[in-house]
Amino acid sequence: MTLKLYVDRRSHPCREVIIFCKLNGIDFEEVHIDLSKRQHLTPEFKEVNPMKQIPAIMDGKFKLSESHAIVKYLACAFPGIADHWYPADLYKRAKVESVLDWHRTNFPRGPGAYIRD
Ligand SMILES: N[C@@H](CCC(=O)N[C@@H](CS)C(=O)NCC(=O)O)C(=O)O
Repeated sequence: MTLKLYVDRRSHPCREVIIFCKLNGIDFEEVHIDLSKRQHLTPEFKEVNPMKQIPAIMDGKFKLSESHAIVKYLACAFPGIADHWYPADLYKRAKVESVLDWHRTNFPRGPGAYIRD
C-alpha cells in the first residue's frame, strides 16, 4: 500500500512533506495537483481534502491535510524514523511543537518583516 502525496512542488508546505519523506526513506506516489490549473478545486480532489488545499495525503484509507499534521503523522506512522524529528520525550516534543507553531505564524509573512524590523 503506497502512501500518496497530493502536491504541487511550487508550494512550500508541499515541499515540506516531500522533503520529509525523501530524507526519511518513506516511499510515496506523488500525485501532482496543479494549482495553476485549479486542480485542487476538482470534485475528485475534494474527496481527498474537502478543504481543497494541498498538501494532502492518503495512507490506505486514511486521509490527512495540513503539512505539519502530515509530517507528525508520518514521523509516528512509519517505522525507523529518527526520534529527533518528533521526540517521544515530552519536553523535547514541546520544543518541536513550538518551532512548528512559530513557523506557521511567521513563514507566510516572508522575509520582508525581518528586513523591516
Ligand atoms: N496550512 C496549510 C496551508 C496549505 C496551503 O495554503 N496550500 C496552498 C498551496 S501553498 C493551497 O492549497 N492553495 C489553494 C487554495 O487555497 O485555494 C498547510 O500547511 O498545509
